[in-house]
Amino acid sequence: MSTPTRKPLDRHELWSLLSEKSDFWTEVDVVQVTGSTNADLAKAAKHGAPEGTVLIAEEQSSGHGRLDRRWVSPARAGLTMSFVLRPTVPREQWATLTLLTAVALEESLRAVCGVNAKLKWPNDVLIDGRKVCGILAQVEDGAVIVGTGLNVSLTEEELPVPEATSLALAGASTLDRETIAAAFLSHVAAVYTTWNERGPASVIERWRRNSATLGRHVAVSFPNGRKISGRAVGIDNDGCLQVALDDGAVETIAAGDIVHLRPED
Ligand code: BT5
Repeated sequence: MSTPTRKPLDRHELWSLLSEKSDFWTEVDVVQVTGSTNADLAKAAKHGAPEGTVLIAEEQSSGHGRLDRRWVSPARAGLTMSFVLRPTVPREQWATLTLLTAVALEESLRAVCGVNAKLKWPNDVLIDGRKVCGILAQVEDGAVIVGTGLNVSLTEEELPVPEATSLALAGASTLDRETIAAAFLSHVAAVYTTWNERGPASVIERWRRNSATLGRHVAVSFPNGRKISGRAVGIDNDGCLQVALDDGAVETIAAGDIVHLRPED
């Protein structure tokens, strides 16, 4: 497949689409290139950047995932963005913001692009089992910076890893980045406002309904190198995954990487 022509993101169009739907966002900046939008907003949050600040980069030179992994995407081929939230709920609940973002993205993609995505614990959005978006939430001085890398028009040859996909490859009904970003940001704002007022229960329920992980056999790798495997049987209201081990014990996992071992059974 030849490389598609990619028009630059039109900030004014995005802002006008977004303002029709939501008054939550305070500022949306688009830059041509930066190291990492998460790193930029982490710095800005330290200096008091308000809730609702959004930064979108057409290209990142050192985009990152969790545990120093890389996030790689060609210029203008995706939506590479971060935003600042300043939640007022107890800090123990902040971990569920990753799940909230995944839920909001899945629901927006279904509505706007007509694709069925599924959620892989803790931070991936998948289409047909392949990763279309990764989410990275980090806490910085009382704020949470949430970053999303969404693959929009990447061709098969451009995918950085074979387990990736893009909205184009999944046959999305639109690849218009202004439309997708405005729908996603306005929906995140609505879901977040309810979450901040009433807690994470409704987000967790929506995550459960669209989960690719629950019911599956999974291999779990912990940040300290420990590994277990078992069946993902539930998710609690703190966003922790519950895995039933072969001996019947259920382990509750707050952080780790999982691999789906075989199809739902
Ligand atoms: C993530 O980490 O999936 C979180 C990615 C967050 C990226 C956004 S972009 C805007 C903001 N600014 C940043 O610097 N970061 C955020 P993790 O679960 O650790 O997954 C990382 C792994 O995903 C890599 O090791 C690759 O295997 C894979 N990967 C890298 N680029 C990808 C892509 N474009 N599509 C799908 N998979 C990718």
